[in-house]
Amino acid sequence: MFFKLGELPPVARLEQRIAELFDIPVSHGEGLQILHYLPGQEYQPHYDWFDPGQPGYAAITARGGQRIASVVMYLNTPEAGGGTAFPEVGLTVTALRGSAVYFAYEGGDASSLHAGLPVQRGEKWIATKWLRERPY
Ligand SMILES: O=C(O)CCC(=O)C(=O)O
Repeated sequence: MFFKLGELPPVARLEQRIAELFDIPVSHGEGLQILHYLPGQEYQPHYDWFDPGQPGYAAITARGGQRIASVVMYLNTPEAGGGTAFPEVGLTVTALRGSAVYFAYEGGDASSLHAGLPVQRGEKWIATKWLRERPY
């Protein structure tokens, strides 16, 4: 599910903190997305930026322009599995409640390929923030 920008006070506080930390105005953010995974569920490797060669690119970037960065925030700690892998750089970030991973990819950086690894035990909750090059 998605929150609207500033929909609830905790969401607004989080958005303000992200803006200050990464020096990207709150207005450049898409609404916060909440994702829930059960055992066996995963997110296949993908890029968060939009491929300029794909039909629909102009429409999806008409508002706010291209995505330039993502913040994945771990809302709980899965019992096993559920990290975020960056196969191009050989990095896996452990999903730990209260921590987050920020990655920027201005210009469509191939090293930003990432995946939500399968949850092996327990469940996984994350909040993802996508940031655009212009107000969204
Ligand atoms: O579940 C994860 O660790 C990654 C989530 C993700 O790739 C995304 O929200 O774009």
